[in-house]
Amino acid sequence: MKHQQLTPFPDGFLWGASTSAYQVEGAWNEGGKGPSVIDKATFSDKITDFTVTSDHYHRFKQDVALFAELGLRTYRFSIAWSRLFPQGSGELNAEGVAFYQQLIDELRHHNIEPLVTLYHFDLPWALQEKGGWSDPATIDAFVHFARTAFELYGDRVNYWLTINEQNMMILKGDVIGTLPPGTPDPQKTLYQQNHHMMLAQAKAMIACHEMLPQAKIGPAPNISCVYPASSRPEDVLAANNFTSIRNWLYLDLACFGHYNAVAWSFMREKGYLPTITEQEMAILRQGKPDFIAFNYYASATVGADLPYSNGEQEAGKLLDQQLAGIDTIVYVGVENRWLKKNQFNWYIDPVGFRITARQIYERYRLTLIVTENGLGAFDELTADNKVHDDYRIAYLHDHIEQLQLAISDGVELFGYCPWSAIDLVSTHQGIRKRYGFIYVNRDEHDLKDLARFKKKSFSWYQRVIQTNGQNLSEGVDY
Ligand code: BGP
Repeated sequence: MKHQQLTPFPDGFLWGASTSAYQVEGAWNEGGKGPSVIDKATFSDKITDFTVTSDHYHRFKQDVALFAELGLRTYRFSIAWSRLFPQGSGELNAEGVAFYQQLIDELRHHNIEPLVTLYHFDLPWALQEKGGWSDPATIDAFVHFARTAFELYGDRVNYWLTINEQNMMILKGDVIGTLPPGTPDPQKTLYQQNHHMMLAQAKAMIACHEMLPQAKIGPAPNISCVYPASSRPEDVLAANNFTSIRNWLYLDLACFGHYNAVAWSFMREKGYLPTITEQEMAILRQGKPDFIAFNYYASATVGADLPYSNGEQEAGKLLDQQLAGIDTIVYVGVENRWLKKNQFNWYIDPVGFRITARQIYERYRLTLIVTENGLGAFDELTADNKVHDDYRIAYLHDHIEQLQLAISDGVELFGYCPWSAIDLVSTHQGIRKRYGFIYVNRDEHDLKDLARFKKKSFSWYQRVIQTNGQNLSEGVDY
C-alpha cells in the first residue's frame, strides 16, 4: 500500500535502546554474582573477553547520563538472574538487589522508563548443572525469580519482558548454549525445554498481573517474516512451514495458549513432541501478555528442497541465529538475491520489517514494541575519537521509515528500542561486531581504557527522538 499521508509516531512513543546483562555488565564474578551458562560457555573463549564486556556494572551512572543526553525515553536491559540468585534459587544476593535498584533509580532520575527483561540467555549455572530447562524445577526457580523482581522493583518498573528470544534458544540451542554439549536426543530435549519455558513465562505473566495490576508484561521473541524462494506452491508451503516453526509456535502459545497446528505436526513427525498435561495447557491459556515485544534483524527465505543455490550451507555459516538453516523435509534456507547483506552476512531488509510488524499485529491484535533491531559492523575509532557510522544511520533510517509505514498501515506500536544502546559483546562474534550509539574503547582481549565516545549515529538518533521520528533524513553536525 502506498500511503498518500503518513500517520505520525504516537505521542509518548517510547524511543529507546537495548542491552542485555551478560553482554554489557561485566563484573561476571563480582558483587556476589553466581556463574551463568554464558560464563561457562566455551564458544566465546578464544574470540573475546567476556568477563568485563563494557564494564557497565561499574560505569552505569556515566552510561545512563549518556543515554539521557541521547534522549532515550526507555532503556531495555536485563537482570542477570544469577546476580539476584547466585544459585538460581534459594538465597537472595543483597549486592545484586542493590545494583538493579541503583540502576533503576538512576534511570528514573533521568526520566527514562526502565524496560526490564527477566531472562536473556544467561541461565544460572547452578540450575544448568541440575538439568537446566529440562528439569521442571527450573520453572519454579524462574517464577520465584520473577516474583522477587516484581516485589523488589515493581513500584518503579512498568514494563516487563519475560524471556528474550526463546525461539532462538530452541532453534539454535547449540549456538546459544541452552543445551549442554553431548545432550542425547538434543532436538526432542529442546522442545521439552520449550514447553517448560512457556509454562514459566505463563506463570510469570499471571504473577505479574496479580502483583502489579498497573504493570504490563510480554514475551520478546525474534520474529522474521519468511519469503518463499519462488511462487512455486511447494516453496510457498515451505515458507509457511518455517513461519509456523520459527515464529507462531512461540507466539500462539504465549497469546492463544495453544500449540500451533503445523508446528505440532512437525514435532510429531520428527519425534520431538513434548510431554504435556491438560493442567499445564490450562495455565498456558490463563497467562496472557499485554503486548508483544519482538526483535527483528532480517527476513528469512526458504524453499522446499535443495535445487536452489544455497549460500547457507557454506561452512561456518550455520552457526548463526539469523539464518534459516535446513530441514530437508520441511524447509531449506536459501539466498535472497533481492537483498543486500551486512558485513556479517545478515540480510538487510527494511521492508521485511514492515511486513513482519503487520503479520504479528494482524494475527494477535496486541500492541507491539520493537526490542531489538540494528546493524553489527566493524566500526573504526579515528585519531580524534570519532566514529563515522553512516552505514548504521542508513540502516536505522530505513527501518524507522518502514516502521512509520507499518503504523500508517494500522499497526499499533508503542516503542522502538534498537540494539544496542552502547557497544557490547556480540553473542558469538566478539566486540568487533559493534552495534551501539556509543563506542566503547576496547578490543577483543586488550581492554584498553573502556572509554566512551559518541558515534555519529548518536547525534542522528538524538535528533530523531527530539522530532518524534519526523526528521529522519536531515544530516547532523558531528
Ligand atoms: C539477538 C540477541 C542479542 C544480540 C543480537 C545481535 O539474537 O537477543 O543478545 O546479541 O541478537 O546478535 P549478535 O550479537 O550475534 O550479532
